This record gives sequence, C-alpha cells and structure tokens, in this order.
Amino acid sequence: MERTLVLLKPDCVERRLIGRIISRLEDKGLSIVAMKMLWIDSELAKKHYAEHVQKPFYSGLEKFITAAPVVAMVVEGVEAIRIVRDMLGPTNGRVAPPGTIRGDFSSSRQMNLVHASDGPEAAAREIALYFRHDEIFSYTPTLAPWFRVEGE
Ligand code: FUP
Repeated sequence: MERTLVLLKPDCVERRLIGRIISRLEDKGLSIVAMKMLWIDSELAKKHYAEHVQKPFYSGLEKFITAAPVVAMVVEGVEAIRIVRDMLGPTNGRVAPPGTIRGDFSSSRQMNLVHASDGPEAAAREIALYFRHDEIFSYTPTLAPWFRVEGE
C-alpha cells in the first residue's frame, strides 16, 4: 500500500471540477484517507514547491497556488503514487493525452488542475506538510475484494 498527496489546485476549485476529479480517483479503486480544504499562503507555497523556489516561473506559480482555496487529500492504494501520476498525465495540459485528467480538462502548463507526489520521499514530505497523523484514517473499504485479488 502506498499513500500520495493530491492537491486539487485553485483552478480545479474555481472551475467546479472537485467532484469530477475525486470521482475519477474513486472509480479507479483508490481510497481517500484524508481530505481538507485550505488556502495556501506564501510560506506553505515555498515549502510545497521548495525545488522550484529559485526558478524564473516561481513567482507566477506562487501567485496561482495562493489565488483561491485548494482541496488537499491523502490517496491510498497499491502503487498509488505512480497510478495517480499516470492518471494526471504530463505537466502541460496541452501535451497531456486525452484520457488523462490534465489531457481532458487542462489547456495550460501552470493551470494543470491537480498536483500529486512524484515519488515515495516526496509523498512522505508533502503529506506531512498538509496533515497531522490523527487527520489520516486507515480503513479497509467494504468493496476492496471487488477491486483486486487479495495479495495482488
Ligand atoms: P508536476 O510534477 O507535473 O506537477 O510538475 P513540476 O513539479 O515540474 O512543476 C510544478 C508546477 O509548476 C506545475 F504544476 C506547473 C508549474 N510550472 C510552471 O508554471 N512553469 C514551468 O515552466 C514549469 C512548471
């Protein structure tokens, strides 16, 4: 089992796409084990995008990510980190293929609707940025045996 941090970014919230994006994750068989709405401030933006703070596009990126509320989630499942990244598609919505979330809903490199951790270390770091331990819930969905064979 893996956990990954998923952020529905300001464009997703403003465009009323929260429900449709969450549905795609649930349809896939992934579990939401934590969720909250929050407004990212400059300090959290710099922590979240630590690897990009020095880059020329960072000021625009911070302006965007702090422009409206976001929905943060911890999403759990077997190979969840890679699966969610694959479901999002490439960073640039104009490049992302049809069938991916960005390919279907985004036509922008910056306004690409959803963030998801890109590896196990990033997932651990990013989950800790948004959630305390007691805000994350472990449960076995009743339908789990109908999504995959046990041990698969
Ligand atoms: P991703 O891992 O697909 O979310 O993308 P990156 O970590 O490479 O970039 C983080 C965010 O910076 C992206 F969501 C979009 C934004 N970005 C820009 O706005 N301009 C760029 O030139 C590159 C990335």
